[in-house]
Amino acid sequence: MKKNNFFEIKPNIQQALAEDQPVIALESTIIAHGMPYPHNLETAMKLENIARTKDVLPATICLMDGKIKIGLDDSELEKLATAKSVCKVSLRDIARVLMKTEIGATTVAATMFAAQKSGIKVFATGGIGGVHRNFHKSLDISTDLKAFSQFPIIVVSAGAKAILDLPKTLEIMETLGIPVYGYKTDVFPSFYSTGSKLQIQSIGSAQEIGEVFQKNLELGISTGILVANPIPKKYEIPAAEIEIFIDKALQEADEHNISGKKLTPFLLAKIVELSDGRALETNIKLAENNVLVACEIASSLRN
Ligand code: PSU
Ligand code: MN
Repeated sequence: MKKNNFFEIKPNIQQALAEDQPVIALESTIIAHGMPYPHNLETAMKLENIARTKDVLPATICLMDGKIKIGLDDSELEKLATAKSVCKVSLRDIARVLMKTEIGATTVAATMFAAQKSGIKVFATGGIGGVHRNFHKSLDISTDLKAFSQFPIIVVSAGAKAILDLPKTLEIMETLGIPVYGYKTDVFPSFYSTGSKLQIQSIGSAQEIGEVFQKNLELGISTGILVANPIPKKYEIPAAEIEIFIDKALQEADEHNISGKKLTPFLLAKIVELSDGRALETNIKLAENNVLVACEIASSLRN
């Protein structure tokens, strides 16, 4: 485990990492910018508790007090979930937000960076960022993809967010040499829905994912691995239904000239509003399901 002055790793997490006990990372953008209060705080706590019931230590990661915090106590989680102004921190924002001692919520990219620096190998999120739609007009591609090409972390996600251009997202992941595995499926899930028209490589067990990861490290291939884990069918919003809300949300973003880092939070909130909260329920369920799979992988990595 590497450590320096920028990191504050909670003692129980430090100990677990030193003893090779399973730990999973959790991101904080989903808390600060992905869900409204109090659902964000409830979800953050629920995700941590799910991990604990599986004998895995959760390490929610954020920037606070000029430190990259690995593991938050209840009061820090509450601060993150209720603070008026929280900066959305991707890779390029880390240094500045630390210097300003602002509260920063880490995206998938920044969480992968922090996890790797602190020795955590598995990370559960909702949906990763990717290539936004209307690529020919905006050239908006999430730093998450760059982070995958750089940091050897296993990320469990319900595919990429449905608000994105999923075929282009998968294409660029192929270009960057990032392994994408469907967890017990050969169909790329589309966040709110189990399916899409996109085929991916299926992988049958948590153990096998761990073995591929280990093999990559032995080979000196240090990309992250995306484990695409579909939401359980009973909780999904079928693509035809959610697509109507996504289109409407994209149209409103365009009308209000919303772009860059503000776009994802705007779209997610709009879709929750348009679906009368159903999209929020779905987002919570898929995140819970991702934590369960991440715990299985983290536990299997010990052997
Ligand atoms: N998935 C969710 N809610 C979120 C996000 C993902 O269910 O809020 C966040 C993640 O933190 C992801 C980020 O890394 O959106 C992508 O933002 P951008 O496109 O600006 O890189
Ligand atoms: Mn984006």
